[in-house]
Amino acid sequence: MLNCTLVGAPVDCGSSQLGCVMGPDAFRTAGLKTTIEALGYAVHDIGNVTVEPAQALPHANDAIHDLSEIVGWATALEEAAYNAMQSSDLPIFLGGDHALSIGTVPGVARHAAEQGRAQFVLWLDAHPDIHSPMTTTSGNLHGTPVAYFTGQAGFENVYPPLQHRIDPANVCMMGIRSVDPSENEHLAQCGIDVYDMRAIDERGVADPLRRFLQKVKDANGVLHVSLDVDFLEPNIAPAVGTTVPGGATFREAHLIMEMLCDSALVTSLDLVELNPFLDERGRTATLMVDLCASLLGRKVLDRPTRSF
Ligand code: HAR
Ligand code: MN
Ligand code: MN
Ligand code: MN
Repeated sequence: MLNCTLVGAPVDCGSSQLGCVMGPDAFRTAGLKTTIEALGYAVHDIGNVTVEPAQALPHANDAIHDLSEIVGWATALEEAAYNAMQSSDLPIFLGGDHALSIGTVPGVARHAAEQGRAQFVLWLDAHPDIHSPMTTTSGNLHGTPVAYFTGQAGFENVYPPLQHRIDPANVCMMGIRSVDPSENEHLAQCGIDVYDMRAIDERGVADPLRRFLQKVKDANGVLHVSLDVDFLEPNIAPAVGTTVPGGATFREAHLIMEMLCDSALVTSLDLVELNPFLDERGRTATLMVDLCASLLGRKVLDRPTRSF
């Protein structure tokens, strides 16, 4: 029996709106554990990671807030993610805002490096989150994880030294539709595969995803998926502080999860930016749990899917 570990990461200081602190409990309330158990996994919920009170850190950009708290989370979550990878087939990190990936991605990458496997990342988000501490104008550090874990300059003496960098060529982004000017500049030259909503409108999700999964497979890689609630169309997923119109539909999102399931390449997952304070009768939390179920094996038909 495969086992799955739930790791609560109630980070909320990476954004400017309160509420993500309740995310892990909303996922629990929406029945994440029993849903995954019903698919035949042994599920262990280790509860929420906690952090030591941080001491203030100096930084050059006055817009930045809560840096020391984020550094505390990054350190604690790197360790928690690495440990969960050692004891589990599939850790799921329950956010919390997207700043949690500053810790979880390096943590899973440490485990992959020890196994001699290349770590890949699928970033499902309206935003590329590729600011450095010098380029962010909002100062919200949930806008920085991708720049950090791909080894972009500007994090020296700001975030913990990066031990296991993710090669930008191993990162694929889908759903992107809100990009700041400095992020655009960086994306143009860093080598990340970006499928913005225009690309998805023209090509659908299946073809780009199939290409990326083939790349992971060819490299004998392992895949971390980072699913931001705002990847989804706000009409179906209102519980997020940074809604952007024109997101992935219910059908596109489920298809991605089903294809990821068939690939058997996913070894870890972030569920981020759920703000239960903004939800409507739990519908966003429930949708996220349903997407998880598709990723972990829930099928419509009880027979192998035909591929075309
Ligand atoms: N790019 C904007 C900023 O840096 C918005 C970032 C919003 N990030 C998230 N995560 N919601 O994707 O402030
Ligand atoms: Mn392992
Ligand atoms: Mn994000
Ligand atoms: Mn986002």
